[in-house]
Amino acid sequence: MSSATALAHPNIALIKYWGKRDEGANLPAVGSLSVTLDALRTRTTVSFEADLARDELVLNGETAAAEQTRLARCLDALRQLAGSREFARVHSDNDFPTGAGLASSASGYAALTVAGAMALGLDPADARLEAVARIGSGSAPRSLYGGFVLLENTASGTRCKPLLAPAEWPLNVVVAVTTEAGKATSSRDGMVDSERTSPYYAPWVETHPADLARARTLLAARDFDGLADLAEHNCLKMHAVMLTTQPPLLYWLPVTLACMQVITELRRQGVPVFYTIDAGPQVKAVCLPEAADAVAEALGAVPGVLRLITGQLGEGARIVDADA
Ligand code: 2P0
Repeated sequence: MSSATALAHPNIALIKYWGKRDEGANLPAVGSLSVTLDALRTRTTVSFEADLARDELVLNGETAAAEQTRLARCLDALRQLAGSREFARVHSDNDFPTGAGLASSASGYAALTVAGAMALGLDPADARLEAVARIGSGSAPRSLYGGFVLLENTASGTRCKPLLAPAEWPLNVVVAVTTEAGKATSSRDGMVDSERTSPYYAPWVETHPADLARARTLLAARDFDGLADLAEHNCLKMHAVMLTTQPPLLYWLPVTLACMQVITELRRQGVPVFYTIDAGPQVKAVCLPEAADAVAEALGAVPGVLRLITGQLGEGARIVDADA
């Protein structure tokens, strides 16, 4: 038996991924730019065992049959790289709500990929692992790296570029948790529906490269106000596509909108903060460190906010234990 344990953090995109150019290979239609969060964590142990008849996953203490196909495809890709035929037992735990718009699939598949690679004797820093993680989740390759991470489309696949380490532009993120429940429509299904049915899907894809290019310029200049305007605009464009999908993807709750309005008012008063929202009702407020207390106080007072998770930018996925 050979086994390894990895930690990974979720990431949130400031310039979002929504839509696929190849569903089978899980290739995104657009690039994306994310920040890795240190306050949320997935811990995953992968053990390859000669006597297993199939891969097995226990997620947050329960057998997760729904993930079986994606899990096995990811592990197949690792086995192919390593020339192995053994199946794996996987134990994965999140210290935050799973499948609720907090990017648990990104941290989950990043941790699985790194732990599985290490257990099979592969280099956990091998760039080929990006493609393995992407099989599990299109946003997972970004969680292999820390700080600000660009995911670019290439001719045949995707490639990640870490742009800034956490210390190079220290930002804080305050997550307003508005529900602990999982979402009704997965991102994977929702994206495919959007491409088929939203009249705003084509303009979303067409205008996306300009947003990504501008974000890189703003990042290089550490232009917080510029990034705030752009990230909110890109987020709202994605939600416009979601809302106009048939059937509609309305991921927001009333409390989501209340948080957005509170953040908009804070920024109008000069507090350096902006919001971003993914495929779920949670609100992520990104701010300069000096604003974190004021942002937490304001969001904590919004009726319907269950709790806040406050943190900084985090590191990439990493091995914490190995027994090969
Ligand atoms: C993102 N999201 O860029 C966007 C914004 C959600 C909204 O990437 O189908 O779980 O497994 O590749 O990565 C969530 O989608 O989707 C996501 P699949 P994934 O963070």
